[in-house]
Amino acid sequence: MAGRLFIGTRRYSSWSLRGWLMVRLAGLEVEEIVIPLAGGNTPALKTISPNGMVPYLEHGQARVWESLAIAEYCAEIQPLLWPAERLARTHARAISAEMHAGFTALRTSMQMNLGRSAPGLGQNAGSLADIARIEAIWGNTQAGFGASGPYLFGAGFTAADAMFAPVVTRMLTYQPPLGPRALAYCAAVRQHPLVANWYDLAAGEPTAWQLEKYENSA
Ligand SMILES: N[C@@H](CCC(=O)N[C@@H](CS)C(=O)NCC(=O)O)C(=O)O
Repeated sequence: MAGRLFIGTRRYSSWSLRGWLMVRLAGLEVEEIVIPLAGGNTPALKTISPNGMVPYLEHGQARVWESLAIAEYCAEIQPLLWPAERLARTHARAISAEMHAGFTALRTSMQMNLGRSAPGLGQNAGSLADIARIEAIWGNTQAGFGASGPYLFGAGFTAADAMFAPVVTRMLTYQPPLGPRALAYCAAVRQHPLVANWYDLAAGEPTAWQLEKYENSA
């Protein structure tokens, strides 16, 4: 089935990374169209997706915006995107929804930038509280459902891991204090072939797409 996936600048677009991971995990054969982001209100997006944002998936007759809706669409095609066991699957949906809805302080203080190394930057009461909650989510999930590791629900990289993958990139860029278990999880996600592929593609983007406000924010 033919389709198109619209995404933003890979270096910066955390939601695009989530949508792209879902689509790739489900094995959809779609043309990928990268729109250079303007840092908000990108004019080109206004005429592309219903909400003026990426990611946006067209697949056959389906039109899907919002990363969590893309996750559910992809999981209907590849059910392994969610854990097979009902309680684990419920937990995966709950933590994915929490990620989708929250962690604003972290997202604004530590913006995704795959080409930047800025240890210590962005730490404030709000971002550190978000990080503490995220570390608790990761720890509780792995303790309850992920004994076979290295991902949240064990050996398989699920939609929940995809939802948290951009958070992992922030941990790697800004290096806030984290315990050994969270650090191991971050390393595992970074090494996943799809995440590694996204980093490589981001590194190949034109430097003209880089935005001052994301490169040099203090
Ligand atoms: N709730 C949306 C958020 C999508 C979103 O905020 N995408 C950003 C890029 S990461 C965007 O398109 N921003 C518009 C712009 O930069 O012009 C989702 O889950 O997909």
